Amino acid sequence: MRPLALVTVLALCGPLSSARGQISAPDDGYDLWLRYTRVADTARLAEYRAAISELVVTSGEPTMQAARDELALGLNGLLGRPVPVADAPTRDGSVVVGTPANSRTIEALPLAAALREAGPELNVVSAPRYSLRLLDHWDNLDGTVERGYAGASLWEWARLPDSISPRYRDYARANASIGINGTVLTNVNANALILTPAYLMKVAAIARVFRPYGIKVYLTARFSAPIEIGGLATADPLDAGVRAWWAAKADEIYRTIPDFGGFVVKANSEGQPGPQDYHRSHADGANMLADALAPHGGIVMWRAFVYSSEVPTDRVMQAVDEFEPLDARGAFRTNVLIQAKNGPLDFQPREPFHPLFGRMAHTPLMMELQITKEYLGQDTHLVFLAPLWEEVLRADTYAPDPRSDVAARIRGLAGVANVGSDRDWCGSDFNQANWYAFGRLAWDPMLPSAAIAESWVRMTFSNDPRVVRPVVAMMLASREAAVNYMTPLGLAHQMARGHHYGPGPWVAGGRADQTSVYFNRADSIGLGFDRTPTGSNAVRQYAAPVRARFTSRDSVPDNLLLWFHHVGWIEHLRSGRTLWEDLLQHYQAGVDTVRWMQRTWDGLDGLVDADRFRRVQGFLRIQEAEARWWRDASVLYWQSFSHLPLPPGYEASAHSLEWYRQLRCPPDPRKPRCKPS
Ligand code: GCV
Repeated sequence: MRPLALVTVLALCGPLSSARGQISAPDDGYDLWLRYTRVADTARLAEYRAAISELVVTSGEPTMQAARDELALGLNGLLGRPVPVADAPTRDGSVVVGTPANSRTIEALPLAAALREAGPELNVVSAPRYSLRLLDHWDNLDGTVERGYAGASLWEWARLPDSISPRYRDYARANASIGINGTVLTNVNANALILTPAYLMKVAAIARVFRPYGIKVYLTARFSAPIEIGGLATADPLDAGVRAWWAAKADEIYRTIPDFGGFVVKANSEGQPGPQDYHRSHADGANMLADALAPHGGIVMWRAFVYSSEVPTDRVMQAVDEFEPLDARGAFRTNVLIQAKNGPLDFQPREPFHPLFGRMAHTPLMMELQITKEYLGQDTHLVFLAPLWEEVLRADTYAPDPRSDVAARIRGLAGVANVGSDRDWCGSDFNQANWYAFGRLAWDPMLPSAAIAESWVRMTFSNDPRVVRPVVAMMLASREAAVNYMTPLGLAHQMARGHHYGPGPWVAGGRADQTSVYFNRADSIGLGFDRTPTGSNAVRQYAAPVRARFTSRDSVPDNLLLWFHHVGWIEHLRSGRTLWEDLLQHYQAGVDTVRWMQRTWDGLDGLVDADRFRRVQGFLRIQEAEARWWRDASVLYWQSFSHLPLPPGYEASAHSLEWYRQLRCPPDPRKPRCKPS
């Protein structure tokens, strides 16, 4: 008898599920990629049934029990018949789950030799690249979600700790299946109440559900909490009373949640309190919290997303200016990580990599990605984000290290979650792919986007190549399409004020460094932000080879041209076309790609279940109309500076610029972006 040993629950959704049927089964989205429908390929089904006869999980450890439950659910579904659960292997085809430490059967196996024998074909040995693979929820205690487009918060604070939603477990299952091992439950725009005893009991209840799945909970710490809930007169990080308050708070948290992960902090940014309120540094603030958590093994993830309109420097330079000097003098405790967004601005469709990734010599770094697509069409637009993330993970910082790509310079990934109370979790079928992709990349940052897309499509839709190939192609083209119709050639932050959904290149007034005109610098001469030495000189924050590449008009990539250069409307680009002609072409290409996605999807009629087919079709209709909205509003606005004509045959806008300026975001009472007035 040769039992098959499974030593990790993560193996669950791999090869078995890849042998699913050819027509996708109806699906309301709840099961995500964990859809255990019966294998439709009859030869493959017979092969699997013959190979798997029973399930043996002897350990009573909660994690092993969770693995057993998931395997039972998965195998029963995939094989279309119950797989008996036994206490010990009784026959060929036993699936034995455990580790040498908790299963006699596995301990007795000559595993090392067997694995050696299995040779290089073995495809199941996998270790995560990062130890921190976290979802950051921007969930508020009142149930709303900042930049959330999938309903209310999953966390039912009013009902906790007594009532436990079954969704907590299903959320943990989904995360565990892709290797996510931490959840920050609360918004970085933090509420101190989460640190009160009543709320900590609720957090503990969630942590209990997550624990068997290897998921730790983390919280955001509001810097002014000692004043707001502690009754102190100050939150000065060097004040002895404040330090004692945080130390006692950490002790209390760990008494309630023994495996608590730590804090995420947004300080002195966008109105959040922080150490600079007391003329202290970010290091003073982070270290105070780090000292409180250190005795318990907790960490502080201190965000580098800091900028101030009172600082005259280009907004995208302020994080390096702030954190590099502190790093240079080794100012941070060892349990502090600096968490920077992928780019120096704010989760745009395309940005260069954050220069901080090449600059910090001593302090460990986390990278924060945004799964929720605040600036990328939110719930309705189909935009697969893995290519965006792949681009930044592979970017070379030229830091003086043996490996200097961004992936090698960070210790973990945090993804701003796109999960909410909607039945399908993410607000759309394709947004689920971004949650999935985030987990896969946090586990293995070198995974190609195409491989991630393919495995997701196979697990979510179908194995039929007539479905897999076109859907993967749509996903892979989708990010560049969004870049083209929203912010081509390196433009950024051209979204409407506040909700960031539709176009607003004209947005001016109010806080300058949050306006479109600050970033586009459109004038009668041309377009784009000069960040070379003749402008803000943001290029100086990159290592010499990167700096040289971005500074020179000969080498700057076209897709970052206007991020780094102010270019004349009739200047010629490398394409041979003028900036004006190239811009027009990119906007049109964005619209055309969405139309191609529509045609491609329409071709799947009859191959994808009718409900999902229609849902996606409807959202693609919205995306096509909104891609035109983006193109026309933007082109008309740029034209008011360039005074150049549209070439013959260019799709003319149906409306005037004024009409677009007055146009409001489509109201949707369920979405935070635009409420009907
Ligand atoms: C949580 C952007 C978003 C804010 C968000 C902020 C941040 O500015 O628009 O909603 O606040 O980033 O990352 O802190």
